[in-house]
Amino acid sequence: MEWDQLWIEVNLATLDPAQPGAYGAIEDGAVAIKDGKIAWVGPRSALPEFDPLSMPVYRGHGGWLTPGLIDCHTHLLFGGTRAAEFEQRLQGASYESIAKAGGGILSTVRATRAADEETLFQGGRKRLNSLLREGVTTVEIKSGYGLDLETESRMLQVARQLGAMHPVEVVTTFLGAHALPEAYKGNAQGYVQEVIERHLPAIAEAGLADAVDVFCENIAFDLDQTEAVFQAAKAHGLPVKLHAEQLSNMGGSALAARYQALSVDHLECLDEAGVKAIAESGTVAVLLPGAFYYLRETRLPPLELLRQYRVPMALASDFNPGSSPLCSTLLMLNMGCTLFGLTPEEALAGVTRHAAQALGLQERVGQLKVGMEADLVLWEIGHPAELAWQYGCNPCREVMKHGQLVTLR
Ligand code: DI6
Ligand code: FE
Repeated sequence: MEWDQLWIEVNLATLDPAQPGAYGAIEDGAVAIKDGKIAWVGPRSALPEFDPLSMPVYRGHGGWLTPGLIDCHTHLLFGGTRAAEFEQRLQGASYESIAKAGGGILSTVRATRAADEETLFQGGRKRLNSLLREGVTTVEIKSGYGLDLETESRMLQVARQLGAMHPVEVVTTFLGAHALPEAYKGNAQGYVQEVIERHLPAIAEAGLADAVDVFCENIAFDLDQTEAVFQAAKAHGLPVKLHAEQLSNMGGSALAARYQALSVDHLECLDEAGVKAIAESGTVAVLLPGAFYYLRETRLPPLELLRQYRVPMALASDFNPGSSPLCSTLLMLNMGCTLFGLTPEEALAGVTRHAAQALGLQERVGQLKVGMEADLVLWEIGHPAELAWQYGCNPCREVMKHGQLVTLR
């Protein structure tokens, strides 16, 4: 066989819907790799003859292989911290009231504008390392803490550099419409014009963004402003996604569906009309239990409706300093189940196959399937449900990206 590498003595959670059974599982399976891609997947008993001296053969010691995990929604580049705001919130101030008083996102904007490239890069590198140690091989990173062209571009350039220099693959999203910068107080319309006429064209021209996002919320941008940014994104050939229905039901998801959004994210306040709209557009629902937990929200996303309409559900960290300072995809597996009621299988699909779809990468990553990237994680577990069941005893043993071992110890 013309393979470069082979995995044996492993069970496979392929997450391939074409494989019958939970998790697309294949017990005592094998995976062969050629040119960084998966060349063969199946039960060991069906593996063609091979010469064990002709290539590296990895033995999984009875553990489980899954696709590399994917965190499809993060804001992991930022300056400063928000620990002081955390203390205020513990004394009773709300996330919204802090935002309205010029703190919250705007305090991170001040710190990020003051941070040079090197500082942002080193912060990003450490956070990507934390995710990689837990088996994450693809991460989306949003801008949105610059709110001026210079800093938004710097954030996205640093994200691109991280993608080029770090084993974790980075997908970038321009989130210029994240909050209203201080200089535009009372003039949201003016800022949206600036995003559309100056920021977006320059960022698209420089190839810095893979998609465009907006924070559609009563403390951020309304439906008309969101739509204006979507139109501009489409004119530049960029797909859109949306922070929608987090704190209130604005109808953002239905709007995003009309623009064939890749994903709508948060969704605690989503109603049935919104669920129906995203089901029809093929938009992924990204659930973010970290923000729900950290903001001590009580309203749950409409899981039963999302299931009923067969909307693909992804699960992500929303890692950011203000509403989800939780840099762990494995923690999200646990919280997705304990807080939102996902099954461990739905949760694992949410950080693999469905997260890939939320990034438009479903043809390339997110499943153990012939033709896909050899992004693999070996876990020291007896069953895939263990990934969601316990937290803190990181069972990740080896990580492979594009067929290269990139395990951090
Ligand atoms: N929604 C969020 O959860 C983050 N941004 C957004 O639009 C919060 C960002 C922050 O508080 O810094
Ligand atoms: Fe977010």
